[in-house]
Amino acid sequence: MIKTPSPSIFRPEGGIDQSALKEHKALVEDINRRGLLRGAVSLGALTMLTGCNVTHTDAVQSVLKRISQFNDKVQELMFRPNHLAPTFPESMVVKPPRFNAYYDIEDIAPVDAASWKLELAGKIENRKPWTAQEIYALPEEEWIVRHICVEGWDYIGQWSGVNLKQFLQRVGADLTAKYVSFKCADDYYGSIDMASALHPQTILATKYAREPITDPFGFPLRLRTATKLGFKNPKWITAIEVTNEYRGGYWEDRGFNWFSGI
Ligand SMILES: Nc1nc2c(c(=O)[nH]1)N[C@H]1C(S)=C(S)[C@@H](COP(=O)(O)O)O[C@H]1N2
Ligand SMILES: [Mo]
Repeated sequence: MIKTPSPSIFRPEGGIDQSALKEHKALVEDINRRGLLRGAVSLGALTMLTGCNVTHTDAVQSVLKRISQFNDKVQELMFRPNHLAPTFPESMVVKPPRFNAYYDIEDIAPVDAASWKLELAGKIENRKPWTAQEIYALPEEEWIVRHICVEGWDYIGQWSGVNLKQFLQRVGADLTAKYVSFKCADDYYGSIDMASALHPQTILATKYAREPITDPFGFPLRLRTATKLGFKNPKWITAIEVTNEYRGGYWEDRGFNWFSGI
C-alpha cells in the first residue's frame, strides 16, 4: 500500500508539486553521475524531500548543488568562518531525529556510558581522557539547525553540548593545525578542516531536544556542525586528534567530497 503523503506536499489545486520533484530528480542524478551518492535515491525519498514548502526544498537543493559542484579546495576557499547557517524555531524540531548510518538501526552497538572515555591525541597539550560525566559538566550551547544527508533528505534538529572551539581551547589544542579528526565506537571515522571545527555553530553534542542523545543518534557524544553534510558528523565519538596529517573519512575514502560544507 502506498503511504498517504502529508497534505503539505499537495499544491492548492490538489496535485503533487511535480516541478520541485523533477528539479530534485535532476540534481540527484547529477550528484549520482559524479559518484557522490551510494546507490540510487528513490522517488519516495524525493517525495519526502518535496514534502515541505518550496523555500525549504530550494535551500536543501542549493546546499547539495553547491557542494557537488566544487572540489574540496574551492569549497574551503568559499567557506566563511563566521557566517552562521540558518537556525529554526523549536516548533520545527523533528522528534525523534531521523536515523542514518552505513548499516541498519538494528545493528547499532550501544556504547556503555560507564566505561566510555573520550581519548585525545595529536597536537593537544592536555591529552587526559574525558569521562562522560566530565563532558556533561562543561558549559553547553544549543543550535537548532538543518541536518542534510547527501542522500537527499533532511530534518531540523536541536542539538546541544560544548562548543568545539571552546573545548579545543580548554585542552590546549594547536588551533593552527590543519585538521580535527574523529574515531568512533563503530568502524566509522572522519576529519574536518580546522576552520569548520572553530565555526561558532560546531559543537560536541551530548543532547538532542534537551535530552541526552539516545543510542541510535550517537550516545554519548557526536559531532554536530551546522555547515557540513550529515556524513561529516561522526556519532559515538571515542577519540579526537588535532593533526596536520590528512586522515580522510569513512565516506570520503569511498569517493564523497571531503570538505562537504558551505
Ligand atoms: N559513527 C558513525 N557516525 C555517522 C555515521 C555512521 O555510519 N557512523 N553516518 C553519518 C551519516 S551518513 C549521517 S546522515 C548522520 C546521521 O545522523 P542521525 O542518525 O543523527 O540523523 O550520521 C553520520 N555519522
Ligand atoms: Mo548521510
